[in-house]
Amino acid sequence: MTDIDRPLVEEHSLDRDCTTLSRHVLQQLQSFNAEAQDLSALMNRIALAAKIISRRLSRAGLVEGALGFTGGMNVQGESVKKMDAYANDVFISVFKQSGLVCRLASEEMEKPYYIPENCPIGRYTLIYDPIDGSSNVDINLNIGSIFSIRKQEGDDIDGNASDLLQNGHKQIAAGYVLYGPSTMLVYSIGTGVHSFTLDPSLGEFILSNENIKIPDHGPIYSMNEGNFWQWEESIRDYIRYVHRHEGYTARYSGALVGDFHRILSQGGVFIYPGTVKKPEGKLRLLYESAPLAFLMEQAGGRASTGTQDLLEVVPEALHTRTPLIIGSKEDVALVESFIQDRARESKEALISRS
Ligand code: P6P
Repeated sequence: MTDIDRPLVEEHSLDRDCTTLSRHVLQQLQSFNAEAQDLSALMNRIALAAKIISRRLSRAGLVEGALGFTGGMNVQGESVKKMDAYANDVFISVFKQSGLVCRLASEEMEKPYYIPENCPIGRYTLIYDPIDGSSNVDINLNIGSIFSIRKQEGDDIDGNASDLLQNGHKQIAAGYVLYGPSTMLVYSIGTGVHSFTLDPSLGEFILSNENIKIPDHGPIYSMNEGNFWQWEESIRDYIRYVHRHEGYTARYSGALVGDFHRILSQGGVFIYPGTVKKPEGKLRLLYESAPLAFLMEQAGGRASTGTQDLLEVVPEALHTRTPLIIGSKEDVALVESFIQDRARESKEALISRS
């Protein structure tokens, strides 16, 4: 069969099967320089970590000691699942002998982990939540990993990685892995948002959706309404609005990555606000909110704390938390409008009393 006769579909599918993550990064950067090669290699290592974790998850119910708790507590004061600890170690292992990453900062580690053989040549830092939504692990529901890559600034002599305490615009790459019916890796290096699906028969992540864009408005609102009475009045005002207006539907899985992926795909808004007791919220800035905000802005959406663009927030510490409102532009703006209205009313009430 000559090339002319070869069906286009076959050629297309062959080329598609060859659009792996590392190749896509180089295509995006349209360069083969050292920095492009570094980024391509970094993404390839993250893909390897995702494959190892996905493999473990797919048979965790059959592997002695894979599920359940370690008995330990992490820096967040949360009980650590065996899968959390396993995934955390996987990310460390895949970057050893890589020459790429000198430091790793994780939800599961109080301080950054250094890989001495990679320092100081490795000028990149991986910031990650190895397993997000681990409450879903033991019941076989979707969970994820979230990652962010920053360049090291300065020599970090004191080993506190204080150069990481900068706003989200300092991220050079960000993404997540969704361990669902299929394992997907969604990433951005600042040139759009792209998704890859793991083909177990190839052992490769293959391009499945390029330049993902979120609609300016969507029907979904995603939040834990069980916290209703813990929220500020402004957030309760928003909930009352969507309850009373047609066209909204609630979806909430208890795992950020799955909820975020649904919003990115269908439009709408995910909200994890501060509460009266914890105004700073639950989600961690450096390895949950900021990477997802980077992706969301690349996809044409928005991310906010309610009063500030999320990517502008400067963390005070590695594990700083923020409120998170993220999704379609119009839906994020609607939530912010209720916050602004209440703030204006409070200000006017204060003035009238003075
Ligand atoms: P709640 C999981 O523990 C997590 O960090 C996110 O994945 C998720 O969005 C959130 O917490 C769920 O918190 O309070 O609704 O159970």
